Amino acid sequence: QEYTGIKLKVLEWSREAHNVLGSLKELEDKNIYFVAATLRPETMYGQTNCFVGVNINYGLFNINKTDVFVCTYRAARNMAFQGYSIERGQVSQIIEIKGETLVGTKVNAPLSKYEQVYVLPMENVLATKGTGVVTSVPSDSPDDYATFQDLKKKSDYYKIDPSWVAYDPIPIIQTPTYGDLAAQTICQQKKINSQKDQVKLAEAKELVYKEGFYNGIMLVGDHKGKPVQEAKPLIKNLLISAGQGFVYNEPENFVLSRSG
Ligand code: ZZB
Repeated sequence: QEYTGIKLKVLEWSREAHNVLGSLKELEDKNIYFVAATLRPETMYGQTNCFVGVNINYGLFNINKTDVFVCTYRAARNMAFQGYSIERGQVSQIIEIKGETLVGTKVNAPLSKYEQVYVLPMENVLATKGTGVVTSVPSDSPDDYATFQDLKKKSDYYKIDPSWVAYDPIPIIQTPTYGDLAAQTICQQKKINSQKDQVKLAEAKELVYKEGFYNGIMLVGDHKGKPVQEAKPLIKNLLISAGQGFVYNEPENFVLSRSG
């Protein structure tokens, strides 16, 4: 599976993360990024936040002399074999940190209309897929839309500040069937009430994914007016040449190669 790795720069740690990381010498003068794996680089204009799993263990990893990535150890190891590490195949971990500690961190999401967005909790983040960090596009991803609504409705329960979810979905792709906020439309049509509606969400994702890919037209950005199919590789290249993205491969047999 070929993903685009998206670099979301840390602007300010959450209070809890600051308590753990604030005094680390290894982080002085470093550029620190949450790294999300996406199949939909053309949707980066619509990022409103970034998701982590509260019970997932993340690490801070040295990638080169200046950059530190936040992702799972598994992803860092994978990256180390793809040219993203100081020494090929060698992971250099600075510290391990729990997802819940990272919630509330302020980051910059490349191409998003919002200059600062927050790291928020999602129940369905898989530690075994991508980087364990998921960038969120509620306009075009039903999972992201449903989770973001949960957080808005129950901010106390999820232990987040309401200001962290004071963002509206951004119309970025026009589709004939679901309009310009496809994920919101389909969640309303299917009466998806929460991120726990897993079966309905899987159906919704499939439908919205196909509609966006085959019939979507970009409403924003350098490739405004172009079909999604055409814009996708162009926007991927734009992110890569700006140093805000990179190619990240996930071999299907990664688990086997790790234990073997
Ligand atoms: C931004 C985005 C915008 C995404 C969208 C989707 C959509 P797939 O097809 O199942 O492989 N993702 C990445 N890593 C994880 C993880 N560890 N746990 C849970 N979800 C993860 O799905 C790939 C997508 O799953 C990725 O692309 C990412 O969300 C999420 F408008 O990134 B995507 C209709 C989908 N729309």
